[in-house]
Amino acid sequence: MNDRLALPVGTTLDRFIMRKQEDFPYATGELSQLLRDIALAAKIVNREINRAGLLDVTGAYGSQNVQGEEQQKLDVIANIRFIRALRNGGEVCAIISEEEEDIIQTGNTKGKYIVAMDPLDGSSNIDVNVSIGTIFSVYRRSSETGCDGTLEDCLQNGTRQIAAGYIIYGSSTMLVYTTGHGVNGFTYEPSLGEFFLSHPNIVTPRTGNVYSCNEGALNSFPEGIKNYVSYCKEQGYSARYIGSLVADFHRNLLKGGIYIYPSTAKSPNGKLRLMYECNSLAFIVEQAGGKATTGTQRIMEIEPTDLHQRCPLVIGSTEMVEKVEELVKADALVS
Ligand code: P6P
Repeated sequence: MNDRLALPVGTTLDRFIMRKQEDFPYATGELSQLLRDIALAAKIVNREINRAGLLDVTGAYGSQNVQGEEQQKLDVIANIRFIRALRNGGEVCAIISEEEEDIIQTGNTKGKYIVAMDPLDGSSNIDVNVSIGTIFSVYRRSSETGCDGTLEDCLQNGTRQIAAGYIIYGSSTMLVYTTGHGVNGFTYEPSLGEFFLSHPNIVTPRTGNVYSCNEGALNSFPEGIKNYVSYCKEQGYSARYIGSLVADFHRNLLKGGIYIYPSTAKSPNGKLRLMYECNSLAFIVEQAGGKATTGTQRIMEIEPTDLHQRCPLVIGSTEMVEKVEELVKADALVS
């Protein structure tokens, strides 16, 4: 038989999830179903992003989110789509979202899981066709099933994540996730409506020559971070800052590099949120062999006190993150 006439299409996300479920002898399939629910919402949001210019869903929605940021129409749409998919899937009892001030109760009181998500990060870039992304974390509820999810369920530190991932809506749409057993990337094939395994066992380079930060705010960076930016210039590194966290993170994950959003005059605690941006990407980068800290503390060990709390983020190739920590520590010793 001439196989070349019908090359295999590869491993679908569904088949991969089922195979990986076999790695969990006592898995009962709820997490697998949850991941499928996320993938379904991602396909729907992908379709709406790709048609944004044609459907009058670009631009501002005319309200602000809990962060006081102008909501884009697609922010609101993506938030609805992911909440609806997770509610209908039945596995999630409660959700925290960048777009919602309070915990969203799904009504699935028997659901074992909590999802923390940024439904559409970088959405101000939609109108100019820059890559954007969805970021999510999954936790096991700590409260008993049979009731709504509690604040305690939602405020767990990052080491208690059981899964995390992101979807990048770019030149191609990819889903990258971990369940604590490595990181795998899936590329969406719209003509088949399936995600296919395209980046198995992602390992991020231990070092790199790309740094991502908004140097427009450099003057208000902490001294140690300023010193690291100077170090990058001395080393001849390339500055790459898209203004879309998922896009910068994804490039650095695959090629090596570092993304830094420190405390600034405008954002004294940093701009990015712990529960559904920093923790999620920290879990992924650590599983891929990288590192994620505030510059002094491991991101995943921060004990959360607020659903939407912010923290400084230094994330990427281990040796680059450790250089930042070294310079931050040196500055602390002299100041
Ligand atoms: P600044 C987008 O709003 C975002 O949350 C990240 O995706 C991005 O990296 C960052 O903020 C950009 O922030 O202050 O540099 O414009």
